[in-house]
Amino acid sequence: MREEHLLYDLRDSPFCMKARICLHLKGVSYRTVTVTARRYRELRRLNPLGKVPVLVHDGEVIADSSSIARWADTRYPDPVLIPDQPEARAYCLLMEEWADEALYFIVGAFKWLNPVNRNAALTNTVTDITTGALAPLVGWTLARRIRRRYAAWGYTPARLDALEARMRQNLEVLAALLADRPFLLGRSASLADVATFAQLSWMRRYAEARLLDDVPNVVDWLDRLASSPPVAAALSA
Ligand SMILES: N[C@@H](CCC(=O)N[C@@H](CS)C(=O)NCC(=O)O)C(=O)O
Repeated sequence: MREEHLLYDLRDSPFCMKARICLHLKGVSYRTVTVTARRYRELRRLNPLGKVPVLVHDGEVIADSSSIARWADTRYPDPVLIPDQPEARAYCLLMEEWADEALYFIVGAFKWLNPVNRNAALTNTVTDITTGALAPLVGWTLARRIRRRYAAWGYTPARLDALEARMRQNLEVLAALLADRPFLLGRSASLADVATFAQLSWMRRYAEARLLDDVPNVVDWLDRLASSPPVAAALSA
């Protein structure tokens, strides 16, 4: 393990999971700082967007999971997260973008818009941020803010069916890509796997985990990644 770093983190954030996995794959030791309500100002000083993950090392601040992945890959080249070969590199970066943008949007809607997930969504998010008497109020305010954001984009609980159909299509695409290879780019895991894994592992915490029942080879791939020692360590960190 290499020298220590601080990772500003939330447990139910797929981007924090992505950053943690990258750090474990690289053998970078780190301490997590959970962004409770009291630490939010501290986070904003580091990242004016107020988003996690943020990595701090030796006075350097690296905000955003994609920047953390690139920072780790440049500093600690082994194992490679983003391949050098132009075609593989392009494919890897496209998949990262797809996972971070398209999958995140859909899983976030499942989490916050599906009434069946309401208790789990609040528990998973609020227990990190605050405890005690204020917890229900914080949870309610946060859930309302996120639901309003989705509504402004045109997504309400009534449109969950359409999002479910889109997730099914995405899972079929993944199943096709994984039909003849253990990982998305071939024989070893890359950032494409890490980013996609993080979003689907997040989905597994909610009722829409059932969508994976139709794509057994995607489940095998998720389990293969989850059981590799650095990923298992990142998941329990
Ligand atoms: N592109 C960023 C996205 C980070 C992000 O959206 N983080 C969420 C948690 S999953 C967050 O901190 N949200 C707080 C907010 O939007 O105020 C990354 O890859 O790190």
